Amino acid sequence: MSKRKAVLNLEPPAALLKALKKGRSFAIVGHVKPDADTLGASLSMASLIRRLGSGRRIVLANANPVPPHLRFLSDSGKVIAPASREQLRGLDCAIYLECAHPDRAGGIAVASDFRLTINVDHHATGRGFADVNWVEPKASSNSEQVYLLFRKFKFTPTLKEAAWIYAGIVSDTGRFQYSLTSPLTHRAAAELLELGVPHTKIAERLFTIKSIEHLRLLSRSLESLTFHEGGRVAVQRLTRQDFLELDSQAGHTEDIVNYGLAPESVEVSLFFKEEPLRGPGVISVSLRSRGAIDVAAIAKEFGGGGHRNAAGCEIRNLDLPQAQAELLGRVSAVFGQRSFSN
Ligand SMILES: [Mn+2]
Repeated sequence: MSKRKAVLNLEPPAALLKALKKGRSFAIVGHVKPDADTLGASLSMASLIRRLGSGRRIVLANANPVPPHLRFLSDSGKVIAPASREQLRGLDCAIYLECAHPDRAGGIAVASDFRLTINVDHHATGRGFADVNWVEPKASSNSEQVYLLFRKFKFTPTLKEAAWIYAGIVSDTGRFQYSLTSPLTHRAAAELLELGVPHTKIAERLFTIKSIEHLRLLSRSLESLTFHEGGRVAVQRLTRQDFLELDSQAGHTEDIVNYGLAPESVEVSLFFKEEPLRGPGVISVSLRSRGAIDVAAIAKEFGGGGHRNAAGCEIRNLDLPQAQAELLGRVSAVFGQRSFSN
């Protein structure tokens, strides 16, 4: 008999359903530097709340602007981005979407400003910091969690809602390839396709179309590629100087780290970026791994977080070579522990 994978059944907690039904006004905030999942989940969550009762105030907000390549998402212009703390004052309830800590929202939603806080997250490093928490590390994406809420309330998504949710799922699963892609994820995607989601258009927007600026940054970053630990670790970087020379403001650099995983020998890929718009001394690090190496645990040691195979952190008060040495040191230590325990 063939072995079937246990059916994944992710249940939103009753307290969450109640809070969404009863609340009178909501701030919906995603994490800084919003991606397709955070935006897809924010927009569809707002729509869900609207369906649960009219006359309620809902403010969608993010600390950073919606990046140009995600502005194709319907109503993304309705997200106040960049928003300030003042713009969310007077709202009863804050819903944090995929924020391991309220600070991940970039300081725009301070928990004490609200009567009730809700935290919906799918990261293993997520924590129950809010009054109502649904942290589900088995969910492929935050948008999949919102899809489950639609299902729980027996709402059929409209085409617009379906497209938001689909964009979040397909982007956070890396087109259904990452480890958290489950039978449930595919069933959700199948239902969204049945509803008519323009999946080729969404895929083209998310994965194919890149700006010339992005290609130049990618090219520059690939030139910096070095390998360590006998080819098991790939390191890339973009410096402040690179951004200056390429006349790039912030640049969309999200997927550059994935190229480091291309050689078969590589188990960990690191990408260091001297943040061009964040003042000196802020280095953001993206980490990817294949197999058992838990890069979320490494990122967590530096105040970041994420998933086993995809994580990120920010390093301050170190220059780029120091930051690189620190991170590489931690990765080497993890390799050392593994060979010791084998
Ligand atoms: Mn996500």
